[in-house]
Amino acid sequence: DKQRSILIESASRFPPPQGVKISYGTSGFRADASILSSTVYRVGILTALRSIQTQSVIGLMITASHNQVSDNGIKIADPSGGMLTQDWEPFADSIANAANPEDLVLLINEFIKKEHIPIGGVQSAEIFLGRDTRPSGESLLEAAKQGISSIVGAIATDMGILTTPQLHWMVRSKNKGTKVSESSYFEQFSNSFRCLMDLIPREDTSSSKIVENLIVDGANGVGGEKLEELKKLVKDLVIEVRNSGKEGEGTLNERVGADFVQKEKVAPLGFSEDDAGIRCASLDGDADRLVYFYIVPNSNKKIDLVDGDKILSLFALFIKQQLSVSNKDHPIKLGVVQTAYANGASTDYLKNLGLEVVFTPTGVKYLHEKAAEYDIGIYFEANGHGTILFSEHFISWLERRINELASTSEGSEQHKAALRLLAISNLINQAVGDALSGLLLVEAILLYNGWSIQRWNELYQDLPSRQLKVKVADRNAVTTANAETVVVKPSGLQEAINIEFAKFPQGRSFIRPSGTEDVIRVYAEASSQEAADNLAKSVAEHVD
Ligand code: NG1
Ligand code: ZN
Repeated sequence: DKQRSILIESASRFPPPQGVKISYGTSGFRADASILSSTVYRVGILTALRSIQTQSVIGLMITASHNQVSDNGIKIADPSGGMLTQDWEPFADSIANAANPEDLVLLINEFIKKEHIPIGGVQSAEIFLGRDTRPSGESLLEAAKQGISSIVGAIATDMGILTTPQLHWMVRSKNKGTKVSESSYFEQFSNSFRCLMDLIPREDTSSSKIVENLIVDGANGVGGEKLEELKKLVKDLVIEVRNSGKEGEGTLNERVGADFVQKEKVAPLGFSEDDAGIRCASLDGDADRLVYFYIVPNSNKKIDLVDGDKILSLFALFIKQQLSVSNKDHPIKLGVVQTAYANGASTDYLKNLGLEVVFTPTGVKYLHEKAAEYDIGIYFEANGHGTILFSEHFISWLERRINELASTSEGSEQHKAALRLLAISNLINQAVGDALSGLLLVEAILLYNGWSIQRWNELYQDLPSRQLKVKVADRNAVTTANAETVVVKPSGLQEAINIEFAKFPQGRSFIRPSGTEDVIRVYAEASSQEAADNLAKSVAEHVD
């Protein structure tokens, strides 16, 4: 039939690379950009099918996040704005690796049957496309368009150069029936920020003086550029953007960006001793991660890192306070989601606040899913990817509560606390972790508390930790259980790790195969930096 011949013809223009197996990892496909066009083309087909099946807009983002500039990748946004449903990942894997057009069409037809996708009817499909600033993005975008248009009735709408969270937000908003331009994104977040600022207690306005300028490292990527736009609308903050990716500023993710700062614990390029003590933040290459830091004076640009765990703690503490003021009797389920990479001190801190803390494997798809089980679910990876989810049920309760308080005690602390919670739900990007939206919420809470970054950092003291990666022939030879804290295969390895960390006070270590790189990651934590380094090293030797 017609559909078949279109597919066979277009697929033959995108032959897969020889001798490489491509796999859908922690958050989509990622590889050297030169081998990705067939994968992107095929994912284009997948998004068209997903859009037909869900009768909603789907997002396709071309980015490799914090990876080096020569890499690229694909992330897919489902109708809710979250990541592609895990049920479809095996299909993504299998079509990405189909050897020729005939095999590809066979796999597609089987899947269409299995999922009862009403293809070839009157159904239409729409896919929003976005890409980061990588030079390979333009031609890969073309491959995506070809994949999409090879499914009859599907159209691609190019949203241009965007951060990953902007595209996810657009998908979510479109499917909710609201405006989706880039300017509506900036408006929503800047307006909600102003709204939260207006709810800072009057007598405390002097506290705003404590919070001095903010310097942001844009990783020489798309986030820096977008922050320049956003900051024009946010009058209460003075933000200086460095590494914004302008000509001559440096290379994407090269000794800059949230991943570099978090893993190396030194200041990114473009920062100097002159900046010591100042509040700084760093975004990653597609602006879905955010960490803060400050340079320690006279330390050769060493930093004190204020990571995702601490952002999570700041958010959790603030929300818990506002909840307890706004409401005394209605039970609200507030939950916190972390991974094994969360610093042990953060978990202790959160539990001591009386919060429910749960763990999932690495990867936002798992954390997000778990957080959605609560009225308010806060999740963060230590690397700075996270957000806050508010259930619809909770939001409608909150709106009723606000109306009630407006008539009985307008302007009371209770009323204001409820309004603050509502403002947070609009200020945080609930589709996915968003460095720009997260940054505004951090800034608002620091202003509210009158806190410096140093004061914030003192919420608890991180246990020293070390991360290493070990190159192996086959990373999938390692399998894990219990949110990746226990090695199942190869047998005997977990026992060896247990023996190692038992040697160190407060020792903890785990290993797992990376979902984005061809390595085994090693994490270790102990009571001193030297001990954490040694523990990581000896565990890594067992992996080799
Ligand atoms: P992998 O390569 O699976 O460890 C990394 C991060 C994840 C997540 C993904 C997606 C660490 C240890 N891992 O995954 O948390 O952010 O990239 O970008 O930071
Ligand atoms: Zn990213």
